[in-house]
Amino acid sequence: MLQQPAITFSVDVLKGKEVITKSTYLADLTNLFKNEEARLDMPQDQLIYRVTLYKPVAEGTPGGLFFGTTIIEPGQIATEYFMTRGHFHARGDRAEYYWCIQGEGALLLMDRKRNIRAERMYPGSLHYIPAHTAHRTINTSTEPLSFGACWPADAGYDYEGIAHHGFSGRIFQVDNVPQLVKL
Ligand code: PAN
Ligand code: ZN
Repeated sequence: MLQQPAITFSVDVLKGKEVITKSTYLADLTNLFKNEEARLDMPQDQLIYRVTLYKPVAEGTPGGLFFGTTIIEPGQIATEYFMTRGHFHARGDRAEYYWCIQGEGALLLMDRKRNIRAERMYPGSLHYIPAHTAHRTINTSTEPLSFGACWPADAGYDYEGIAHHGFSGRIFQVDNVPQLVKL
């Protein structure tokens, strides 16, 4: 007799009794977007993104792996698309995989020297996020963007660097198409 898996994934969310869900609203994203006034003019209870997470081992377990999905709502603050906070890993040498499930987007990748590039995300695209590379995802379409992620259980998150210095580029809608504008 085969056992039922503890966790399954559908198009966008993980399901199972150990799944953790984290939602991020516009109110949580002070000073993240270039136009802070435009952010304040919008409903603060607007959902921007949610993450469903499966952590089969304790945070920090060497050799363990976490799995998650992220769904970013469509929308813009002025001409900047809804996006995630973005982070380096607290253990900077830890890498990660992302793969796009649904929608269209961009993955912004910045190394420690602040060199920046963006990869196009579309259903089936696979993205290797190298060590020491900050990562942020952006929904560039009018549908929700969902993607999967798998990362080491001891990677952790370093949001501070990004909160203070930001990324060295942003994705704006220019002439109806997403464009990476380097700062
Ligand atoms: C992802 C991200 C998720 C949300 O699971 O945590 O997409 O983005 P922020 O954490 O930047 O808000 C991941 O990269 N984990 O390491
Ligand atoms: Zn990460």
